[in-house]
Amino acid sequence: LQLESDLRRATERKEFTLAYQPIVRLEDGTVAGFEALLRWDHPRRGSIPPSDFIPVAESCGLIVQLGLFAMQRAAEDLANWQKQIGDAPLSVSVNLSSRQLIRRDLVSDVRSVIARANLKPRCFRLELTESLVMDNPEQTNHVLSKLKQLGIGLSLDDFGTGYSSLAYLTRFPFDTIKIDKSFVDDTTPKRAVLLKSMVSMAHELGLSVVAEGVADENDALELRQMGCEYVQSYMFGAPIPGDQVLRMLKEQY
Ligand code: G
Ligand code: G
Ligand code: MN
Ligand code: NA
Repeated sequence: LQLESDLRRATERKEFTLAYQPIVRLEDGTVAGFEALLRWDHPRRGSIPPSDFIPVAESCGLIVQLGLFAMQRAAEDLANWQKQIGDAPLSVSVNLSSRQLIRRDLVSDVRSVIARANLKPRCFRLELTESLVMDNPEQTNHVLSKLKQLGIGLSLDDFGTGYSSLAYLTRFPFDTIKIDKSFVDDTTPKRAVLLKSMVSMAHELGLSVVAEGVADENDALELRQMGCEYVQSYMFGAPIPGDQVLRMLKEQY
């Protein structure tokens, strides 16, 4: 497979797009924002999922370019949607890779992405996985503090999968945790205990909570009773192309 050269060509041919998955308020079902997810629309092979190309892009370094594209496009798209529905309180989240985090220009890149889109910093979020953070805690914390100073939001993704404590992670300037789908899917009796503890500890530490992969009404009700603010799952909205987002938002605003 010549995936790496394919990736480079695809970048030049602008075959990458973003899909947007809604992040929904459990309280009333309204959309609070979107997670931007890269898609590769291959002319012959069709839509190639990120799991097939992100690892390659990371190992060959192309993720830096792709990641910058994702931030720029997501910021522009959100600014346009907000313009058309009157400055609604919406945010857009973009995933960050370790390759981007170790680059000196990340903070200035993010600053100019927000400025060029004329977006309020608090409407722009970055998601970092727990394992990425734990890879190099000091360096990560240094960069995250600078990003936080820009006024953007920071979400801790895949929370609970990385063998670290939430107390430890509050040394980092995250404002939100995203509880990994595996906890929501758990069928053992420990499930409710774990979810409840994660939500209440997050709240006591001043963090908001997104539950991922909520698949039925009972789960949603249970999480809502625990005080979990947000959900992101197929049941509440699959990732959709950017040109369908406005239609969705216009039903709400
Ligand atoms: O959409 P899908 O469920 O296939 O996404 C799989 C994974 O790909 C996500 O969990 C996410 O972490 C990763 N991913 C999607 N878009 C991006 C991106 O722009 N940058 C990085 N680094 N990862 C992404
Ligand atoms: O970055 P992160 O890994 O959190 O990205 C979210 C991933 O989870 C995306 O790849 C998205 O397509 C996927 N996802 C979102 N909602 C659901 C869901 O309800 N079920 C499953 N199996 N996957 C989901
Ligand atoms: Mn994510
Ligand atoms: Na996740």
